Amino acid sequence: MEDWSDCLDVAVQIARRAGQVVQSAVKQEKQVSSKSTPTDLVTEADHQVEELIISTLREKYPSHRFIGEESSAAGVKCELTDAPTWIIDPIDGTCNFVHSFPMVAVSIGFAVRKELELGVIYHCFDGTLYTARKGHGAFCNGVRLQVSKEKDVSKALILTEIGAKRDPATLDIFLGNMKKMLSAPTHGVRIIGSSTLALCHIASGAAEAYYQYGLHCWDIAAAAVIIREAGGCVIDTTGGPLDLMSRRVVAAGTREIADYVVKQLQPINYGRDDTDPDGLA
Ligand code: 2AM
Ligand code: CA
Ligand code: CA
Ligand code: CA
Repeated sequence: MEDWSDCLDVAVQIARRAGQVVQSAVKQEKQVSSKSTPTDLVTEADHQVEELIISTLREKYPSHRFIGEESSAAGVKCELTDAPTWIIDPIDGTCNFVHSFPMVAVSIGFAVRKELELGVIYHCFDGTLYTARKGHGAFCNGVRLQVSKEKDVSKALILTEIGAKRDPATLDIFLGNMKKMLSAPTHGVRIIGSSTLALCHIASGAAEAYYQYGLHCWDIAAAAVIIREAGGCVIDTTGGPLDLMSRRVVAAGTREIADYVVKQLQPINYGRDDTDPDGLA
């Protein structure tokens, strides 16, 4: 039985290298364009970093498959099969990157037989490295991570994100969900602009719960391993098991808080990653 520890070492090396490329690109002039909507930004650096990560991994593991945000946007099929598959977000927090707002990460996940095995997330501004291998714990710069054990939602800090879909109906549901979280009352709600780093904060116990509609498999793959290995739960917004391609997630330190969030949420409907990865349906 393969333990994939060599793949973890390789992913760490590549994430650091990619993160350093992002870090130096922050200081340079950026070529910004938009994809599906005017707020769905992409830069030259997103493309360059994804190309760097995928070409390096492909050279090492020619039989493996790859899913990446920018390749999917360019029409490469976003398909998770039983084959060993790397799931890559080259720059998570592109809008933050454009503004030099210091919440930007490189995220590399790895699945085999559709099971998530590895997660590596590198914070490009401060160099923090989050890693996990299924069955072997989650770590932040080598120190073991543990989620919050809080079960009482009135003592919870909640994280979420709003994506590129900003039509009035979507915003109404988004704000309604936020109002429910604030009036629970929880300690507060935060939006930091990077799904992967927000999820790392669940893994480290800095916040109790995270929910999001519209995110993609590359936003969640690496982080899901890290949270689970830190003792937390990552589920669907309906309360069922996580479906990587469903574009929705609830993550929490405890099942009690996850269940509370699940009960409050009104869904926002998006197309699936495996049929409509860039869609805003
Ligand atoms: P990105 O920067 O890799 O695009 C805030 O925008 C966070 O949500 C980022 O992590 C961003 O990832 C992610 N995100 C991207 N598209 C989204 C969408 N359509 N809906 C929700 N979140 C999205
Ligand atoms: Ca994007
Ligand atoms: Ca992302
Ligand atoms: Ca991205």
